[in-house]
Amino acid sequence: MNNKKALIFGITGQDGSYLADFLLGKSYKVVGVSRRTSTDNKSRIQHILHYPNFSLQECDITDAHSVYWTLDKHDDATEIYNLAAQSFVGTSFRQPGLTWDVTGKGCLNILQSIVDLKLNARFYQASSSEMFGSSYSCCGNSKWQDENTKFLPQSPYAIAKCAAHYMTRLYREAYGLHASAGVLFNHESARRGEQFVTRKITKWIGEYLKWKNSLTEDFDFDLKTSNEIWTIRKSGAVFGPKFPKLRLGNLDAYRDWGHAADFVEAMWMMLQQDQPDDYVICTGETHTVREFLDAAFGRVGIDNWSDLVVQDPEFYRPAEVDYLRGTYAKAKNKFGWTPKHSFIDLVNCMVDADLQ
Ligand code: NAP
Ligand code: G4F
Repeated sequence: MNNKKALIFGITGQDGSYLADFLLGKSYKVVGVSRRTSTDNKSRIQHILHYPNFSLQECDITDAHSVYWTLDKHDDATEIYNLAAQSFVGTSFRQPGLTWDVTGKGCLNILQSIVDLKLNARFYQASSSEMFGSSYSCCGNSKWQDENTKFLPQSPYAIAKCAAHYMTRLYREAYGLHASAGVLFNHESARRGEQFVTRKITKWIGEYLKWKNSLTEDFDFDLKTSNEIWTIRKSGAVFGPKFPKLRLGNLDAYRDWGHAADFVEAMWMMLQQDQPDDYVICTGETHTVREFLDAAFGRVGIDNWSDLVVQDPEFYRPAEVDYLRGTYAKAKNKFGWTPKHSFIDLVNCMVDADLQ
């Protein structure tokens, strides 16, 4: 019988749902903290809502009172995970103030409540490789980011994450909190939000193939128009049903993509260490968005996707992070963490899930 109790801010998100699965599997009591929304946002945690060890607590992380009351009510929590954020970089350029309040100040609200309530709980902050921005360490032709690489954030999201990251370090040093930050590189899954590039691609592939397979008549495909995939009836030159092309932005950015299920285990491992610290969590491999497209379309037997994809200025960002590739040596040496899923495993499982 485990008497550990975890509070997860951001329970309805991708990572919150995987972390809850993981901790429930270790017999933790889990309290999922979620904000009030006018429509249901619990699809990722539907399968655990009825578990006896799982409960939900309403709280908005931007409201310091709400955070304080939540922590006071659950003052027996042994671990607190802050995964709540406005986590979409593109939106942070259009809603920088909101991003600051949620992604930056939200973390401060939790840390200050832990101090005010004199809680003993261990704290995890979801920091991000976006904080590195356009900065990397290098040696010869090799480029990477690790715990010693400086931050040069390129978005309001990344700047808010830097503030929360530094706040976590400060509260650890100033108040002696057991507060750790995981600097996580991109991690994805079938539960990934549909705006992020990986899921946007795999979801489109699933819908496109469903549409194609639903065509009952005999069609020729004419892929030459710029925005849509048109069908032409073989019986004559009459246009049939059409399907919108996949619209993307910059295809040349490099990302170090891992699987969310591996990464939540690293969050937990950080909090099991005697001393709090900050760790980079990643796969050590980097791929361009183009390579993700190759692998995802390759999974369904499409070798040439160029006629199916349109590059649209709408999806470019005012500032871009061109290159991310991490090194997880510190986490591996300290507590033996390594990623279990390869890049190709990740792509295949996302495509397969969206084909369902
Ligand atoms: P996600 O799917 O976008 O989930 C974010 C969560 O934050 C959702 O549960 C969301 O609730 C919640 N939230 C947003 N605003 C809130 C507010 N005002 N009050 C309370 N909760 C609020 O993100 P994720 O991919 O799981 O990532 C988890 C964390 O890791 C985030 O902090 C993200 O920035 C960080 N991170 C992610 C990655 C990655 O590649 N996934 C990499 C590095 C760091 P709703 O469902 O109500 O919107
Ligand atoms: O999937 P993305 O939106 O993820 P991004 O910006 O790297 O941020 C994610 O990872 C961070 C960790 O490094 C997290 F902190 C953050 O919360 C989030 O989870 O974009 C990946 C790349 C970018 O270079 C973007 O410009 O894909 C490029 N891209 C090209 N076309 C696109 C698109 N991104 C999106 N979302 N949509 C497009 O159409």
